[in-house]
Amino acid sequence: MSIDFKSVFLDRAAEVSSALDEYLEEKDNYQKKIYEAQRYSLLGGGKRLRGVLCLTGGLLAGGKKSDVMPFACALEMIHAYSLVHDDLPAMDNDDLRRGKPSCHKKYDEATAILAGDALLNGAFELILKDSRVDSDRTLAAMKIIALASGADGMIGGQVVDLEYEGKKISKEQLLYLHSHKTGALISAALMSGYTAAGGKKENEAALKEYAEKTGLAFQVVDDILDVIGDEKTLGKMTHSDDKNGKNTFVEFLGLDGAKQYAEQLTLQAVQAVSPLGTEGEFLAWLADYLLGRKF
Ligand code: GRG
Repeated sequence: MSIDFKSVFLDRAAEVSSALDEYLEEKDNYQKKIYEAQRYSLLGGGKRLRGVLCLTGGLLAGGKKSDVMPFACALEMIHAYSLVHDDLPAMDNDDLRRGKPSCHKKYDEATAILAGDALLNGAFELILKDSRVDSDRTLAAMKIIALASGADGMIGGQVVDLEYEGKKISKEQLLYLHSHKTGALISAALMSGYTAAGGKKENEAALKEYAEKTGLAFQVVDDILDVIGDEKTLGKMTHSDDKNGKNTFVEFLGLDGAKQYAEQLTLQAVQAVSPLGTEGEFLAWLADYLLGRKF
């Protein structure tokens, strides 16, 4: 009997959402606004892709979902912070996120900056407070997440993205930009879950290959959706790349070229994980699902 992987994905995503709701409580204190703004941006929207990848990494390593849930939630908090800051007028200046006004539109810029900061810090607080795996594994997984989020990871990609707005870049620079801005955290999601649950070294290369190719394909699809996607379905503004003079795969390869490139990357991702049993099959399904996504 074939497995309904879509339900598996949605169930795992819902588990991450409900854990996030529990971890980041509402507070009734002097600084309650910052908890409200964090909850606004973190809950009630988002595919939970990074959280699901982290849980899947844990399962692939032979662990339980509950063992790696703090890491999965931390990744979603870092991702949410990056979106809050990315939407600010100083960066991409987007008014809509996950179908709602962006954090700085709902509150104000100072609150959005602080909410993003609090989400980033909170991610590491959460791991330090709640990790259920031993300290060696906790540190190893934390290191993966910290490096992927920092100046040589996601922030590095964002810097290149902003610096080259409206300027021509090479294909090499484009790949650097996107593999860091988007790919690094996606890869860290899978690898941190795998590491936290004590995964064997022998599967790491295949998982890294999968994560790298899927992360890039995800960005290529994001570029395509910015051009041909529907604002309501996406829950964010379209044609924002063009407006901001962004370097995108669509601009480099054309719409058809970008679609072919995303298909090619997805195929490579699928091939990398096909020998890895049922969770490998789930990852292969997920890569295909992300290729066909409309949101
Ligand atoms: C501000 C340090 C800093 C970094 C920002 C992630 C990012 C870097 C910017 C977001 C800009 C963007 C639209 C990137 C394209 C890929 C991407 C990360 C899309 C959003 O991720 P989804 O589709 O979002 O997984 P949901 O809402 O489903 O969680």
